[in-house]
Amino acid sequence: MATQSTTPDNAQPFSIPERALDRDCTTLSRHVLQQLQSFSPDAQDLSALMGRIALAGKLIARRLSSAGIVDGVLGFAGSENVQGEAVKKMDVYANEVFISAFKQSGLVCRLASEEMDEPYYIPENCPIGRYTLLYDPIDGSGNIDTNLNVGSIFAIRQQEGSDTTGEAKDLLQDGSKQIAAGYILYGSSTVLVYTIGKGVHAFTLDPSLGEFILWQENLTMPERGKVYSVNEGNFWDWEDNMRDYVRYVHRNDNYTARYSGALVSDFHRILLQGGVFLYPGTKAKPDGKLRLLYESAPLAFLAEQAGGRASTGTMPISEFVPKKLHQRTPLIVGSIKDVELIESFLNDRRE
Ligand code: P6P
Repeated sequence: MATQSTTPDNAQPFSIPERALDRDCTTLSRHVLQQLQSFSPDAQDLSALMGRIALAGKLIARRLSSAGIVDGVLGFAGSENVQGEAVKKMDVYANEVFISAFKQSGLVCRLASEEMDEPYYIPENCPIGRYTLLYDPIDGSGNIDTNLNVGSIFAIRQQEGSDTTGEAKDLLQDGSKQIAAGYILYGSSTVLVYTIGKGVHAFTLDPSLGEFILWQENLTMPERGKVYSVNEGNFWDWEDNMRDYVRYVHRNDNYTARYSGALVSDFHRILLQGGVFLYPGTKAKPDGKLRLLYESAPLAFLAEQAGGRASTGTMPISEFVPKKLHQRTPLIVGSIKDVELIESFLNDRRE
C-alpha cells in the first residue's frame, strides 16, 4: 500500500511508491536476516559479519575514489607478499582495513589473507569470535594505477578445533565449509555480491546513504554464454587439450573474448551474462596462479549457487581439499555448459 496525501486544490494525490522506499531500506544486514528468516544468534552473527564486510568495502571504495589525489593509493609499497608478488600500496591498506573492521567485532578469531604469510589472530585484549574470515583484500591490484576495476573477495568459515598455530590446519578443508562468500567490485559503481547458500544477491553502494542497497536478488547464470575470459598470452604454456579448446572457440562464431586482468571483474560479467572464465595451469605451474581458499572457492560457491559450475578441470573446486593455506588451483568457472565443454576437452571426452 503506497502512502498517499491529498493536496488543497484536490489535484492528484502525491504518493510515495512503497516499493521504492522498502528497497532503499533493504540493506545488506537486513537482507541476510530476511534470507535466514531468523533472528537466532547464528543469524545475527552472519548479519553482523556481512555488515563488517560492507564497512570494509565502503572504506576501500572511498580510498580508491581518491586515487591520484591523496598519497598511499597508487604505486608499489616496495615489498613482496607470500605469493612472491610486488605489493601495491592499496594491497597493504585494504588488508589493514579488513583487520580493523573485524578486530573489535567479537565475531572472528582470525583473518587469513592473500597478503599475510600466516593468519592474523585476534589479540587477547579483543573480543574473540568463532568465525574465520578468508579474503583477498584487493584482487587485480595491477589495475589500480590505470584506474581499471579491482575487487575484494571473501569467504567466512566456522572456527573448528583450537588450532592457533600458523598452519591453521582446520582451514585446510573443502569448500563445503564456507558458510558465506562473496566479493566487492570497485567499478563504475561499487557492487557487493554475496551468498550464504540461499541464492546469490547483489547490492549497490549508495554513497549518499553510505549503504549497500539491494540491486538484484537470486542472480542466475545463463546455462551457456558468448564470453570466454582467459589470458591467451599463456597459450603456448598450456597443455595441448587446453589449446585445442581455445582453437575451437577461435573457429566458432558464437564466442567473444573479454579479459580485464581482475578476476572479480571478469567473474561478475560471467555471472550476469554467462560464459566462462579460466585460468588454467601451465606445464611449469600445473596448479596455476589463483589461490583456492580466498579466490577460487568463494567464487565457486557463488557460481554453484547461481546455477553455474566451477572446476579445476578434473574435479569440482568445491571438493578440492587444500594442502596449505595459500594453495593454488587451476580455475574454470562459469556457465555449466561452457565449463562442461572445457572439461570434455581436458578429459578427452569430445564426441
Ligand atoms: P594474469 C590478479 O593478479 C589476479 O590474481 C586475478 O585478479 C586475475 O584474474 C589474474 O591474476 C590475472 O593474471 O597472469 O593474466 O595477469
